[in-house]
Amino acid sequence: MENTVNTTPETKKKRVLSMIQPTGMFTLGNYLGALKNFVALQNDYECVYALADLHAITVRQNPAEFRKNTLSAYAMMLALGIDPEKSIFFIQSQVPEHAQLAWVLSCYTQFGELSRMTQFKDKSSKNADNINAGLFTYPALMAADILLYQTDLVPVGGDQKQHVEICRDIAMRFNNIYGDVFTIPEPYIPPTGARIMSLTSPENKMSKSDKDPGGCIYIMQSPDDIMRCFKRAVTDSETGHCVYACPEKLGVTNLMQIYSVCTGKTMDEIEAEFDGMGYGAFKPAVGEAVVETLRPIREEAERLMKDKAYLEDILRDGAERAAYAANRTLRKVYKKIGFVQI
Ligand code: ATP
Ligand code: LTN
Repeated sequence: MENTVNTTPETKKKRVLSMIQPTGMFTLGNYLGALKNFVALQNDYECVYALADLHAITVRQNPAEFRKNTLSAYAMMLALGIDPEKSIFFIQSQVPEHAQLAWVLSCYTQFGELSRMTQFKDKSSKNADNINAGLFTYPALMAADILLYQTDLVPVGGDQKQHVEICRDIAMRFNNIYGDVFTIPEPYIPPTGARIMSLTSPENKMSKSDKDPGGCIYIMQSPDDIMRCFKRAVTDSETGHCVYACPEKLGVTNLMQIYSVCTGKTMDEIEAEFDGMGYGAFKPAVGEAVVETLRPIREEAERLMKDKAYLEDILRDGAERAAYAANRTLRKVYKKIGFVQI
């Protein structure tokens, strides 16, 4: 397969890179808020996507579960439309250049700036018994992910913006010393990225690590389970009236937003559709829309997971194409620094 990254003369498209950690099963929130956008970007940009398994071990993982989650996350991303012909799609640990450049960049990153990262403060307070060095130097690895591919744009949720900022600082610092080695990336926060809330506590984000099984919908969940969760979704004590963006109706607003993203209908259309019908009719309708949105993805992911030979081919090809591009940047960095070249 042709290598599209680092072949600048005829490719004018900007480069987009993003990664997601394969911890746990992907949720409806991950899909509507991030992964759906990854797919759309493939039409206009040269995209590099990966599963950030090296980042994931900053928190302890069960080996068997971790391996299974990583492979099913890979299959799921293929199933939902990441196209390995259009984009470079791989698993981070299979491309050693990430760890190699991360070490170099950690020597150009200051203790003080790492100490200011809000994610480090959050995660170390949540994992007080395992505040490891990887959790602290996490941003240097993320900077390596981005800079290896001469990335222009990094689609991330708001929580990761600070990591893209520090990556820019590291890249500028390096370029100031050695000349133009790295492209300076920009964070790309999608303008209308849907933020999906928990179905049982709509004031909290729907999240893979949510302990409440009813609050979270997973891409691979069965239609019956999905319907059950939506039928039990928290609304409010009124007899039922769909009104968008009402502060007392967080649950209803969330359901309307989910219905809107799944069906393409506007909030006005949804209000009109369910006018006078009550939540008893609305909640299962949202459930049906979600089931139909996720059905083809789940079926395709299940099919891919059974086709081990195909998955391995795509994995190997993705890692080779990524390594080819990454190695060009790493060689340049090693040369600039003064490492002996053979
Ligand atoms: P964890 O529970 O481990 O923090 P998470 O499910 O919150 O995981 P992340 O791995 O932090 O998800 O995020 C992956 C991507 O999915 C990010 O781009 C993030 O913005 C997006 N995302 C996660 N949850 C939601 C959500 N509920 N709504 C919209 N986007 C989301
Ligand atoms: N830290 C990110 C995942 C991530 C990433 C990246 C995102 C790792 N490397 C490079 C964008 C670019 C997260 O936890 N969501």
